Amino acid sequence: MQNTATPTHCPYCALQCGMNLTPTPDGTVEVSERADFPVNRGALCGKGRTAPAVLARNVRLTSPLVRDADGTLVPASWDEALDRIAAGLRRTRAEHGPDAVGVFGGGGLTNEKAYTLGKFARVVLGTSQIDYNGRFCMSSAAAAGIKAFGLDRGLPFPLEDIPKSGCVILVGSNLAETMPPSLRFFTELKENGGTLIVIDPRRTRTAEQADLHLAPRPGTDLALALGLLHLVIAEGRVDEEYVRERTAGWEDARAAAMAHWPEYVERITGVSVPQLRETVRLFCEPESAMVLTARGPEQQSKGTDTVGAWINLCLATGRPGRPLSGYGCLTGQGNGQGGREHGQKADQLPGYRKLDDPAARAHVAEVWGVDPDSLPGPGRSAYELLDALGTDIRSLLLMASNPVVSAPRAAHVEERIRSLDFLAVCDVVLSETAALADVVLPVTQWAEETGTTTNLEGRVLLRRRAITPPEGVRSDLEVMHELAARLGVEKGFPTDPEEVFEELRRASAGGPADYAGITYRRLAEENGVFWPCPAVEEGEDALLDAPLPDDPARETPTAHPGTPRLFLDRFATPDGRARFVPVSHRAIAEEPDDEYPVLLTTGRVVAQYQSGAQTRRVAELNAAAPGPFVEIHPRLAARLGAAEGDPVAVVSRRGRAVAPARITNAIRPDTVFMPFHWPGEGRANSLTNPALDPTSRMPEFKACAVRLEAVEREAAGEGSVERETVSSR
Ligand SMILES: Nc1nc2c(c(=O)[nH]1)N[C@H]1C(S)=C(S)[C@@H](COP(=O)(O)OP(=O)(O)OC[C@H]3O[C@@H](n4cnc5c(=O)[nH]c(N)nc54)[C@H](O)[C@@H]3O)O[C@H]1N2
Ligand SMILES: Nc1nc2c(c(=O)[nH]1)N[C@H]1C(S)=C(S)[C@@H](COP(=O)(O)OP(=O)(O)OC[C@H]3O[C@@H](n4cnc5c(=O)[nH]c(N)nc54)[C@H](O)[C@@H]3O)O[C@H]1N2
Ligand code: SF4
Ligand SMILES: [Mo]
Repeated sequence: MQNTATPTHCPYCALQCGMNLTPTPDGTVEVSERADFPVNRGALCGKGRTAPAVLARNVRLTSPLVRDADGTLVPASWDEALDRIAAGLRRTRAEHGPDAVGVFGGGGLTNEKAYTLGKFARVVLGTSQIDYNGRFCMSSAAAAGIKAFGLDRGLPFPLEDIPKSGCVILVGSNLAETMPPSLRFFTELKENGGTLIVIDPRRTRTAEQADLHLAPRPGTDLALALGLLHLVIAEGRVDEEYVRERTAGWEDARAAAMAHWPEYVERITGVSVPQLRETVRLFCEPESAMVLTARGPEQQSKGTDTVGAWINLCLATGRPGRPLSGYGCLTGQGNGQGGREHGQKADQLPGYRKLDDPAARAHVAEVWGVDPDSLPGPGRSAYELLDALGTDIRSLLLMASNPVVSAPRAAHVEERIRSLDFLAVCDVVLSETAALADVVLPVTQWAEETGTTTNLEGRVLLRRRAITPPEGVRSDLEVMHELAARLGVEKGFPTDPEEVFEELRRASAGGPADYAGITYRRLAEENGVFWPCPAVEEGEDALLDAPLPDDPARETPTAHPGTPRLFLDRFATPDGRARFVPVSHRAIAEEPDDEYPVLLTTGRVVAQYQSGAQTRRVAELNAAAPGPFVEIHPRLAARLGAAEGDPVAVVSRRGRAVAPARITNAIRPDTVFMPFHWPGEGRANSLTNPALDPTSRMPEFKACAVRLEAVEREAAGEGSVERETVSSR
């Protein structure tokens, strides 16, 4: 292995910060600044900086584990572990049919792995029952983007456009904590005279940076966007020419917005009419403006309509497809974008093709060398799949997710997982979900393997192998290769990521997310390539030999340069026009009442990542964020009689969680907030409501009804005694 620095990318979030890795004598790597990558220009957050800690042998898994006769997980050989998985999946298929085998993937998987997992499910297992954790992430924004623009790429422009825009509205994003190096784009926006508006029920570190902070009641962003559009119309700020030339469906959307009077919206959201007017003024006056959403407005049972309403606002004011303007979604996971394009989604084939489209089935079946009729149809969404475990779905292969901590109504999901006939988990650590498996396979990590990811801008990147993995671990691609062979499919599951990528290029060619013109060689030489990037010339050889766009020796423009900015000439709809969606406000699925009078919302802290499976194993991060907490406004805390640090029980119709109070007037008095990174007593998802968005099937992580109970811990720490309940006013 080389001793020089390898330029690569962070294992965690969708920013995919560039970093250099240098091997150390103890077998891990040292992270150093990589200034040439434009997204982070060398900056890293604490998670990225400490990521090598998870490579250590005392933290990660280095041997397969199988459950022995006593029910304990014990080390086993790879052959035994793989044989057991093949036998478990085969038995379920024989007894209950192929759809009784489920597959659950993750947006942290590289494009190559996500592609192979989708193919494995459809071709080897023949099951329709595959979905992934991205359903819990950006699926509402994806659904709304497809409806409005005909295409879902998180950001239709590079992040570097942000500082040059006139105004940015950030809806429910706490990027100062969730993507810290990206904050620079927003501080530069302000330095350049642009305006930052943040919409969040909490005055977060991000909101503190804003020129204007609106703090709506959780779950009311749809009404808020409609109220703003109402004012845009009433104040004569609609860009009539744009609406005429570039959109369809305005009349119905306009009528729906006109029914949302500012005073009515103020009552629903708690945002005052003057604040609504100020927002409209700041957004409409500059020549360019953007709306960016994240999980706040999206993780709602009306997330798709909510994002649709924000897109309507952008369309009415003539923003999408104009310079430094438009709507974007800040995707979350490391490969949150690519992971939603290449077929691990229930209804999807590679290249963002639809599984129920006959032409898409024919194209992909040809690449895969199978009969199109052998491909199963669409399956269940993530929560519905987890909910069916132990009943319709008897065996599960899970890769890169930890639903025991991260799924809504987690106690129920955990119980469903426990009721499976057979569970196999591939992970790098023994996560809470892996600990329930019959077989656990230890896999290689980011620094030990090569693969591509697609960041939140739609920029395809090459993550490079920098060190040799330890004995005893294998890559996810090797796992799928071995399992396919054991299940009778000898070909089509290569273990070399570049070979998989070459096939992915062909499978995606002509689809909405077209990677055909992208090669590992290009990715190594350019700082990523934005999709769509079709192959200009036909034929595989032409693809491979295509000169780079900036190659001075090239004769004909054979390589496509990629597409940093979308929709400049037309939208990806059949007629090229964007679509307004007529949407109206509706309540959250579970409004507070006398029994459960308080709203709970959930989210993240800077030092922990997701279910915490990786970051809870890093000492420096645990020191910064040691455990769960409940953010409570002083007024609510006083009613409860809770002081800073006192344990508080949060109780919903689904369960109960206990965590110390963190008293702050940075949150609305009617709302409490819990981060979801921890298992056990403080697990936020014991409480959350799996009410699903009808289109995206996104659960309502961001709003449910709870009551608070003060608890007194007994000296011995056994159990807790209820002291007092906060009643409704
Ligand atoms: N440190 C850290 N960084 C991460 C992650 C992590 O786990 N930890 N995860 C990555 C992933 S996968 C994702 S998806 C992103 C998520 O990134 P973000 O979306 O920024 O993260 P969240 O904290 O889930 O939610 C953002 C904000 O939404 C607010 N909010 C809650 N309810 C509502 C509401 O009803 N309306 C509005 N407007 N806002 C509301 C919350 O108060 C919170 O501040 O972060 C990525 N980066
Ligand atoms: N209450 C509440 N719940 C939420 C959210 C919220 O805001 N509030 N947010 C939701 C969102 S946006 C998301 S994205 C989900 C995320 O929640 P999860 O799906 O649980 O995501 P992670 O914790 O990242 O789990 C990834 C697992 O895969 C492992 N892993 C990492 N890389 C690889 C790999 O290459 N191969 C394999 N086989 N394993 C790997 C990690 O060690 C870890 O155990 O949580 C959702 N849950
Ligand atoms: S912001 Fe995201 S990609 Fe960048 S270092 Fe932190 S976790 Fe990694
Ligand atoms: Mo996410």
